[in-house]
Amino acid sequence: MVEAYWPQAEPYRIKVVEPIQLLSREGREKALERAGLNPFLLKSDEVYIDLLTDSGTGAMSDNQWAGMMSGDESYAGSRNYYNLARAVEDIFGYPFFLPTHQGRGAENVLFPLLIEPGNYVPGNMHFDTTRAHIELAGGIGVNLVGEEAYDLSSEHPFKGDMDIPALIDFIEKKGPNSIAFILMTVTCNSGGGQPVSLGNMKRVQEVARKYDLPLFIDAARFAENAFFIKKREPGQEDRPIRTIIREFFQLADGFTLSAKKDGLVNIGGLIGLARSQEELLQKARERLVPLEGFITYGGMAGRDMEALARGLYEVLEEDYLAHRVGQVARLGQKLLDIGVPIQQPIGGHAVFVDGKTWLKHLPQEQFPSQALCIELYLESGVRAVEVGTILAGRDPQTGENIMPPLDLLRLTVPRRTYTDNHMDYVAAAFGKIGEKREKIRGVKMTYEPQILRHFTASFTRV
Ligand code: P61
Repeated sequence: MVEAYWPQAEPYRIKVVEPIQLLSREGREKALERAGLNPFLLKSDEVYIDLLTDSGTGAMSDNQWAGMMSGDESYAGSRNYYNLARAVEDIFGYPFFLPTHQGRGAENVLFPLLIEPGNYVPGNMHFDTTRAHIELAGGIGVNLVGEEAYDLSSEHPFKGDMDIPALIDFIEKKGPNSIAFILMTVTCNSGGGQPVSLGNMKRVQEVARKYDLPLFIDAARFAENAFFIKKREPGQEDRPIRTIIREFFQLADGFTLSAKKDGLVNIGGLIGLARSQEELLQKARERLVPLEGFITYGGMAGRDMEALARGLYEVLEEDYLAHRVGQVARLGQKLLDIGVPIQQPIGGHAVFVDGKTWLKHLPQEQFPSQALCIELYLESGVRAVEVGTILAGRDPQTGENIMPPLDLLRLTVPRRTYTDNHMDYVAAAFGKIGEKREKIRGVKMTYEPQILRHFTASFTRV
């Protein structure tokens, strides 16, 4: 399903350019060999179009760059901190916030305050650093997203929604006392950039209230989520994005946010807390100082806080969001047109290609989506990322490779960075690969790190 918010030209013009270059085929082969067939280990200069992540890779506006010049680098009480505080209160309606160096910094400060060892943290679908911080605090993350999330061809408009009966069932079975908090990730990154509806969030809040459980939001792509609500949820079409965001966030007790996505900055993060959370704020401040920095900078330079204060407003602009989500949808549609199977509806920040289905001659043990990432780079200099069997790792009990139901390649589109011509080039690369995809060979690991193996593993062709 591709919605009518594209075609749409960029709602900006380009003032600064950064040259990129395509290495020769031979150069790409050498670079990939050196990187042990792991695109994470390529130098960025060896990459032509970089779709590894949308995190911290976007372009800032002239207004944000101007804000950088008004950075107040005082250790305590920087004016940019107060500007950011005003933006957070104005947009999310939360009077309390703490800056952190990025999303995982916010998780590291907040989660140990909420989790007792052995506690559960049910959510729609936790992102990997989030799950890691739940586990580091002694907790157990549980994914309770609706079943449609695992069906790539289902056109369900809100595949990030929590399965409410499953949530209630889980709380009843384990007992509310064993649950630290509920976490809603918007959009649902691991599930394909799929949104959570306002209606679902309201039902999650009712459950949280009934069992007296705190409710938090992992808010990295909060504006893209609100845009999908406006476009897809009945009754929301005439409401401003800001009103939707306000209502969504008023349902929760707080949020962690990686500002590197919808904050439109290259580094930064936030913890936001509702008025009822003053006690938690106090404790979080105490942890912030040794872990991140003093309470008025928490790991960010004054200039970075200023850029974020401005970015949080820019991301709310509807022509920006329509172009952003439309650009990703346009790429997805081009792939569908040439028969490449992808997650549908197309997500907000990325197109997820079903590598396992497209390279069906490869068994999942030979990491089809990783093999496709390798081929994509060799063919075109485009860097994508595997979100599948390598990322899933091994079962800690049995030591066996986990075989996740989905084995995907993520084409993650940075914000305001590439034009539709770049996206057309990416689609054309898939066209070329399609002609010879039966010949693509699987891979096996020659070096496998114990944790987060996807970052530094090495591979060889089977
Ligand atoms: C990404 F390969 N995401 O999608 P931080 N919550 C959510 C995220 O998407 C997220 C964080 C928290 C990344 C970067 C990334 O193994 C990887 O600011 C919904 O990155 O600390 C980050 O925010 C963490 C890519 C992270 C990875 C870890 O590309």
